[in-house]
Amino acid sequence: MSVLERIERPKDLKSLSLEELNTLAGEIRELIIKVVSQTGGHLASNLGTVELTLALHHVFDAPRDRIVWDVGHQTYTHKIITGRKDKFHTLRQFQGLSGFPKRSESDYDTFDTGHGGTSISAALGMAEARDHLSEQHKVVAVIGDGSMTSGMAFEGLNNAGPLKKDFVVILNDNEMSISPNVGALSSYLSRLLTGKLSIRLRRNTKKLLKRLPREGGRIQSLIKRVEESLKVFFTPGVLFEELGFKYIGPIKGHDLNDLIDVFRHVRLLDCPALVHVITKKGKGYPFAEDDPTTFHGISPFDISTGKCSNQEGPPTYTKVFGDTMTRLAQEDNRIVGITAAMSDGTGLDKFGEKFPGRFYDVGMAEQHAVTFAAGLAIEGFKPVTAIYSTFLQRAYDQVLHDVCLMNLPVTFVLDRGGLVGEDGPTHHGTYDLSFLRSCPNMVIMAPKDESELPSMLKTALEHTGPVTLRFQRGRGQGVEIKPEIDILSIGAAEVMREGKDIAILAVGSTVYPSLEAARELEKEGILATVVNMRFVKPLDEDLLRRLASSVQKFVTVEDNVLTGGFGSGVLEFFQDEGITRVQVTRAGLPEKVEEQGPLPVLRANYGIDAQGIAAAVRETVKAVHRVDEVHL
Ligand SMILES: Cc1ncc(C[n+]2csc(CCOP(=O)(O)OP(=O)(O)O)c2C)c(N)n1
Repeated sequence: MSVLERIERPKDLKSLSLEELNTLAGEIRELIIKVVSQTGGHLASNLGTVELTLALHHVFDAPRDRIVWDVGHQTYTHKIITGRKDKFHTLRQFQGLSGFPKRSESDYDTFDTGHGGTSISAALGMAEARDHLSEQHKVVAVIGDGSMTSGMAFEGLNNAGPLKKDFVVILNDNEMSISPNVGALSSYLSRLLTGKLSIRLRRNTKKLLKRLPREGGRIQSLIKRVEESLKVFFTPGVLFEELGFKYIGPIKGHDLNDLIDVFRHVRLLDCPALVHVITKKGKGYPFAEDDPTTFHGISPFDISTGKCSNQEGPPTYTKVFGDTMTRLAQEDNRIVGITAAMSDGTGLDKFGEKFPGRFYDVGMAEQHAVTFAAGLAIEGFKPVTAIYSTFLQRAYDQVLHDVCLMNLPVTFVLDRGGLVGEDGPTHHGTYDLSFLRSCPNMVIMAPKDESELPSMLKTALEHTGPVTLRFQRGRGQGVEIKPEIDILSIGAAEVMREGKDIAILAVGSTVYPSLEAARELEKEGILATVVNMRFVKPLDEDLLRRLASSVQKFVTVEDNVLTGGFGSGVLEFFQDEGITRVQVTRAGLPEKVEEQGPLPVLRANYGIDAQGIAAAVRETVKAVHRVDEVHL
């Protein structure tokens, strides 16, 4: 019987010997590699936290003690040893285990996550609540060095010190975000790791100070001041100490003996403590150790070669954006690119290689990225801020207050707009059309395919105010991308097909399925107009007026929540214009998309694929017949 077979809950770890724990770590690694090779997932981060997780659960007493994971993409070991081993093969599948902590899934999951930088704030809140309730348990936040670059993490640390709460922050430092980590904090952590330079400097300076005469008030106080500032520079972790944390580390993150020993001591403390743990991303799987960026979030792959299965097909929207960005930047040196720790994911990596002086990876700091772009725009640059739709939520006020109110020409490129698939509810980019529609001056566009994307990017860069360019995850439609890039007329839609019975108004990823639906409906005698709206804001009002004079029935389709989205915009327009005789059905998503899974499955589930759109059209056509009967 393997050690893993004997483990159901963390209490089963407590009686294991060190040797058995090490064997267990190996077995868990094997299981993670096997399952992720079939389901896809966050392989490298999880391989890096096997021992850390085992040691935490060995020493702390979850779920009584609260373990709060930052981002939560590193919780596979945690899931396996907290009662979910048997379901682990359903990871990220439709109706399977989530790839992130989920309170509805387990009592051991203390906080739903997916976005980074939340753990310290959430854990501090839990520690405060514990004290109010006179309870005794421990609270532990686990945060990576990449996530530590987010503004929220600093805000949490800043608040925690003076509160003097009994709580622990584990800093899981692998010197990587998705790509190598960036910024001053990252350099500081690296200096703590090497430590050698500071030890030598301190020794030499102390020698020098000893040689100076000690008498005389002024020289004495000068020496004291110098000694104090040296302490500030050279005490390990002084940055955290100055913020009110007891700093412990750096410690080796794959040595279970060390980890357990340190955590046992830390458990006895009753003040804010930060334990600096050094881990290796991808640990134990050579392909992931060598290329942790590719194996950060990976689709299914072959274990023996490390190669992904499905690499054929049209270019991804991400690639088309990256290529166009590089091309347009060649012609205009005011174009700059900004990413918040996602240079590969957003496709800005190639641009960064070609124009290193005009490329900024600001760390996991979306709020800063947006206001930084505003500053550049004010001085005449044309910033392109490429952020996944879901992560732009973090920077709503910066978009509204720092860009839109001043009508600054910042282009927001939102990859992963709409449903994203296996990453699930925390990652679906299904709110952007709603939250951006209300921002003053904002133009919002969405390409129907990869050939329209370059024109939209060029149009955005020519525009003198803020623009959002939002596109779906994955590969294009396989259409030809024209060599020349046209500029579009802002707010002008494209009528793709004309029919007298009903008009389907579609946006972005829903345009092609709407065309397919129209072809099916034609066989049944229902003739539909299909419009590629291109712009969610401003809407093509002339076209809507014209259509409303010839058809009575409309179906709007969007890969976005219905609340306040594109369809709402159409309804508002008809209402405000006094065009009340039209009937509008809105196809789109509920406010909370609970599900994860393959995109086609999710789109079918929520009725925004061709079949779902056709069904919405049939219903709408039928409903009008009933209304007509009532009138008769
Ligand atoms: C607010 C936010 N921005 C961007 C991301 C995308 N993202 C997921 S993991 C990650 C890097 C995390 O690095 P780190 O915390 O060091 O964890 P590691 O994977 O290295 O263990 C990023 C940028 C996110 N999850 N949340």
